[in-house]
Amino acid sequence: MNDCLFCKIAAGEIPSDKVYEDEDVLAFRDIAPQAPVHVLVIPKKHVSGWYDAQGESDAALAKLMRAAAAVAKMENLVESGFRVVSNCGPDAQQSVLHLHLHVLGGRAMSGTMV
Ligand code: DGP
Repeated sequence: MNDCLFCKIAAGEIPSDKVYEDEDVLAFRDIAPQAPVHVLVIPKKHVSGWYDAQGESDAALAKLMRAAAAVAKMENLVESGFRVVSNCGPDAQQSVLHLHLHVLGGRAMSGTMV
């Protein structure tokens, strides 16, 4: 049995506020937004993180990044700017072990990295 939260969201077993969806990728609003726009972009297929993602095709990974850019466009962030963040592992405080990109925007970010 798959107990992954984001797999359940991708399967529609747990509701989410969807922003974008295609056959491979889902984007939905973060439950605890850190910015006026905070959208999570995930592969529908379970991939635990960036190391696990080495087993994925270049096309699948590119699709994830293209979806993040598409979300930024849909959320009107292209002119103002946006940040794409992906936490991997304990030191990065990854809390959901299903690969995801955070698309953040709608306010000026502080700092450049951490
Ligand atoms: P990270 O800490 O990088 O693994 O990010 C996980 C994000 O997932 C965090 O910003 C909060 C969000 N999150 C956790 N549970 C849920 C949920 O049930 N629904 C939604 N939409 N987001 C969730």
